[in-house]
Amino acid sequence: MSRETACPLDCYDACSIVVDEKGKLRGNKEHPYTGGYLCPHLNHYDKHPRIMEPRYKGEAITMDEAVDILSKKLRACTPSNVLHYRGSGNFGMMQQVSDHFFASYGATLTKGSLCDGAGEAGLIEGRGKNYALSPEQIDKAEVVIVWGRNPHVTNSHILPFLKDKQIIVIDPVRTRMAEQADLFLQIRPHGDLQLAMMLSRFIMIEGLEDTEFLEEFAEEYEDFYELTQTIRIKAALEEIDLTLGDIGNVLEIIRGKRVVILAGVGVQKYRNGADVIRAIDAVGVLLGLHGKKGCGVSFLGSSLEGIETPFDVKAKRLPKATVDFSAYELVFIQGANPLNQLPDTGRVIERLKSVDEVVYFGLYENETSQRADLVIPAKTFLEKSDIRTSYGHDALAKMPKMMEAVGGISEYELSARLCRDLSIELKDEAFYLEHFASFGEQRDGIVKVQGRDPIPYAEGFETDDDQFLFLEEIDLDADMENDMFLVTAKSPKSLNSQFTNEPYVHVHPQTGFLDSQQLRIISDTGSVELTARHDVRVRQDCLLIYSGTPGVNYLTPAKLSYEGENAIYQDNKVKVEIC
Ligand SMILES: Nc1nc2c(c(=O)[nH]1)N[C@H]1C(S)=C(S)[C@@H](COP(=O)(O)OP(=O)(O)OC[C@H]3O[C@@H](n4cnc5c(=O)[nH]c(N)nc54)[C@H](O)[C@@H]3O)O[C@H]1N2
Ligand SMILES: Nc1nc2c(c(=O)[nH]1)N[C@H]1C(S)=C(S)[C@@H](COP(=O)(O)OP(=O)(O)OC[C@H]3O[C@@H](n4cnc5c(=O)[nH]c(N)nc54)[C@H](O)[C@@H]3O)O[C@H]1N2
Ligand code: SF4
Ligand SMILES: [Mo]
Repeated sequence: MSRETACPLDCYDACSIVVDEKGKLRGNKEHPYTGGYLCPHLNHYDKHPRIMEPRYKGEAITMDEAVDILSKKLRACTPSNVLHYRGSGNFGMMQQVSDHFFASYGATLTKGSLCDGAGEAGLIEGRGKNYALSPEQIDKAEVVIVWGRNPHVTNSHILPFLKDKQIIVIDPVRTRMAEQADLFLQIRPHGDLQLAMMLSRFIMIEGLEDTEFLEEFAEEYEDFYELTQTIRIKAALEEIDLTLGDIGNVLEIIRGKRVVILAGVGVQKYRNGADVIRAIDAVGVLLGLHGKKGCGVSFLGSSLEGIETPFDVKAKRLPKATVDFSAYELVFIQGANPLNQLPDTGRVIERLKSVDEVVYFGLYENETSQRADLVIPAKTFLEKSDIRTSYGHDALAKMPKMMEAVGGISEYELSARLCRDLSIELKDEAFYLEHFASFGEQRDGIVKVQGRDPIPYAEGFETDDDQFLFLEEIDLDADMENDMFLVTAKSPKSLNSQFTNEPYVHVHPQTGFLDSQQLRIISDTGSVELTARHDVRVRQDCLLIYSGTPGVNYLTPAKLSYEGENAIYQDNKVKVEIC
């Protein structure tokens, strides 16, 4: 008998998985989004060696000993000297159970994001809430603008819903989607705010705006039009390396059509990331795309929208991207690899040095497990029970335990032990699983999060007066000159730092660097040596280094976006030297 679960990874698709009698994982054919196939990460899930034994200061120990050590250390510490740092290695909602323990204990937790926080802040400022479009709505579009998102790599289960549509891609990298697109704008990185402002301006000049919609839901549109006029068109086009013809071509394709804009994290890895997304959103608002069938602007949705969490205990929280580990005696790291994924790796290493006890709770060996004093192996998603939602669609998927564990401990089991030892109340696992499941309802043949509108914003925006709030000023502080741009996007072979990470920097052959040459990449923050890979997809003024590449974040700054407390992985320009 085969049974159903869902992929635990941090991915738009949250695939539905069927596990057969032999334990083989297959994409669920009956599921409208998964459509019977998985991606390489899950097809080869059991090929990646996991940590089997706990260890303390390099010595193998039993799980009981590991939990005892942790429990004893926590009892000896002042709670305010303990940091709980949880990443998104597993997207299940039960992963939050450790937040409950650590917050109740009095530790510091994190807030903000390494991912989509800037974009989300921008969307919320404009619309009040961030609802994404379901694949069914995207399917009803005639034109899809893929703006800073790489569906073949990061969101492959959306592809069937993009079939037979006119596609416009806006990306500094010639992605596979760009190859197939009707129009590809190979924009200079960080040029999107200017492009969105110019598109908005020409939408108004050409009379493509939806006046009826604007009068009702976005009455300040004329003020926004004035703001778009502050952009000097010739200079701006030159800066972002596009032409007036490119803008004309976009308008030609979208004129009178049902248009969906799919924005990804690529456009918002900058200090002003919130403004960038808000300007892109304004393009959709001027066209009257919100609240209509087959239309809209969709970013990464809020996966927990409409779901109350029972684990939300009040705690001191500090922004993740700039967290200072050195302020703590004990740092507990769960489902994360901060020594690879946090910005400014040099700073992270330095700050971790003075921490007495670094605890790593995860599945795989990585930079962080190597540095940890205490290593506690986790169970895989197949060996424990969880439940998840997604930022790419509205499904709510149960992830029941599929098999007995061959090693590790679950997040619930570990938290339950710690709660018991430190006299903190915790309910049964089943209580929490049922709590989360209670937010589901049967819709369109699957379980979805209840209360989410199939066509969001049909009744207006979620702001105080239902109006969309346009940007009122813009800060074009992007450094568009000198040196090269760092593009750090997702790899087809890894899920951030999980699975296969190769030490490559992708460069255009015409940069003059040779394939296989060792290059030193230098930024204001630090440097890293990587092997050059010729790649004609990349602009000549850019270097592409995938997320998860060893050492990539030596180059990125520990600074927050102006809004959304997000990391900013592409704000630093870089120089290259031959080693
Ligand atoms: N295979 C795989 N899938 C993944 C992940 C993974 O690591 N590997 N990670 C998952 C996670 S955590 C997330 S958040 C999602 C993110 O998935 P996506 O939203 O697709 O994010 P990225 O791949 O970071 O960037 C998307 C595109 O933005 C482009 N880009 C970079 N800078 C700019 C810019 O300034 N302007 C414009 N217009 N485009 C730009 C990049 O070239 C890239 O093609 O993917 C998830 N899925
Ligand atoms: N340069 C650069 N840096 C980036 C990005 C980028 O595009 N470029 N992307 C950013 C983004 S979008 C994100 S989301 C972050 C992601 O950064 P992190 O949240 O740190 O994610 P990963 O690197 O994937 O590390 C996940 C770890 O979780 C562990 N894990 C997996 N499953 C489980 C489980 O069930 N239980 C437990 N306890 N552990 C588990 C694995 O051991 C794995 O090593 O990185 C950010 N960093
Ligand atoms: S596409 Fe995403 S959700 Fe689907 S199996 Fe791969 S990583 Fe998991
Ligand atoms: Mo992410």
